Amino acid sequence: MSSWWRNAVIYQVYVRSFADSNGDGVGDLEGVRARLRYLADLGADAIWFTPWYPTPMADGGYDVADYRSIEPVFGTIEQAEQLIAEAGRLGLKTIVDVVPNHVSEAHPWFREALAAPPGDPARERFWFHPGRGENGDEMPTGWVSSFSGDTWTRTTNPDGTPGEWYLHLFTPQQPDLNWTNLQVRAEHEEILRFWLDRGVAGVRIDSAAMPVKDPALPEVPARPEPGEHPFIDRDELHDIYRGWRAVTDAYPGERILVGELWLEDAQRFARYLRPDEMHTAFNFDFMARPWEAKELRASIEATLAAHEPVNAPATWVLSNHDVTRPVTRYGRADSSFAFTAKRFGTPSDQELGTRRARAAALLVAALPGCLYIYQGDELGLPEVEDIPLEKLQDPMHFRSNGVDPGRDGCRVPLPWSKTNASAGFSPDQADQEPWLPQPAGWADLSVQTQQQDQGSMLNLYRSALRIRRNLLSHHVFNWIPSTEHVIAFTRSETFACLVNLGVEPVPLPDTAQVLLASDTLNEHEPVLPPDTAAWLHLPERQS
Ligand code: TEU
Repeated sequence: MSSWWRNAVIYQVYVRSFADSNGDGVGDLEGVRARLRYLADLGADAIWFTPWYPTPMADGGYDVADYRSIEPVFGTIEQAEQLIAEAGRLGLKTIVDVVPNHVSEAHPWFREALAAPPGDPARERFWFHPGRGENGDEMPTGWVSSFSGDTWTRTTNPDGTPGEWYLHLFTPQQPDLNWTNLQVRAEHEEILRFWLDRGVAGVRIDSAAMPVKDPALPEVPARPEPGEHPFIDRDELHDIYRGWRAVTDAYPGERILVGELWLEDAQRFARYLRPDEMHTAFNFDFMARPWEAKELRASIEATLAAHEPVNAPATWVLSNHDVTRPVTRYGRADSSFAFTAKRFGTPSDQELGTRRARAAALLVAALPGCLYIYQGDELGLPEVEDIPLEKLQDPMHFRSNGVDPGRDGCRVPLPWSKTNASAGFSPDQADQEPWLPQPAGWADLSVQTQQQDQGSMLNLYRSALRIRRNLLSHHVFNWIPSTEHVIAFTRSETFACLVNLGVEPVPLPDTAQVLLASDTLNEHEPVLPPDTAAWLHLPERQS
């Protein structure tokens, strides 16, 4: 039996920017509900919703104040239930985002902790600690945040004197939970049940390698041995996720755990993928590689090799709400990833980037395993790089003192039509403009425009996902020997994918029939132009 999640197409909805139903300039659940048909027609099997819980929005919703409710700007819990049910009727499963590493400073637990004196049990759910130095005015550790800046913030005692410090691996508005505390553990298992009871098919685990810390709070060694880092990939995590797996396994219908694991070491990564632990985890290696055949081939090879022994499906991710859009990234001379800070000042050739992003889409859609699509990539949206400073929202930008442009550029509200000033993101009579400004010409990339254009990115995605569903629901994969700049493999006796990453055209086998190509091919000359991918039907071998 083939489990649904082993070969699924999972579409990532960043709720705030997907579709606004009530005209306040912010996406919402009713907006998504009205577009479910679009996602079903695209060929998605499941929708992953980025956090939709009540939040002060200090980090785009990854600062959760209440894990059992819905952010009022997005909607209500009844609407979420209705959305899950309605999606299900269209054959779309729902995956929710759970954030175990930290809560919002507005979460009742943290409020309680701040109000409590040092040593109070309410503080034990977090990492409160006296400072170093004579007056305790030095941070307990020198750990560096992945958002730049400090990882500790000092509290003030009720009498106004400086108090203990608390740990936050991200922003100060996201205090880290202490996973040695049994209440923390029990609470999260209850949160999982809360959403599983409402019919969700899976959970994306945010920052999944980070929740456990070494209680001795040592400094980070220069070159930590595997398992030795004080807050990444600690062995105790496995027991936690085994507990989670026991929770999901108690429900019918294969509810899955998807880990957001940023681990470079493929073997360490694979340790989380077990029959009693996570079902899958995001493979970010592929998107971290430049547009070079050698690099991408190596990534595919390493990914498949790491997943095979643990019998877990690989996942393929071209982008998400944290990284530079593929169209922009692949249009740069240095197309290697992806973190926004690196992109500063490097120009991008959007036409080239679009060609490559189209080819990349056919490449990842042809690989065995799960495919993740970040909203708007199916429209070929570029990174928006000229958002006025006063409109920027991402804490990553501000915490780097403006050195990092932040992640707003990939979070600009989607264009749906040409009909109004917000490119159909908000209704015609909207009170507010979209929360991030859309650039000029955004409506030309809208769903409505692309639906009418046979050659659009949207129609390429639709065709690819349709063919994938019919032909690629198994895990056969074989490389075809090829030249240096070509990636070529088969997925059956009769299906092949060829991608030309070089600068010269390459010949196509003349017996092959082109099922789909990322660009228009010349009928009379069977070649694959540079930066183009083709899916081929091969003639049956004569035995
Ligand atoms: O991201 C996890 C993470 O490690 C990020 O720091 C990542 O390295 C960075 O965003 C890359 O640009 C997750 C979420 O996807 C992200 O949106 C949140 O901000 C973060 O967790 C904190 O919850």
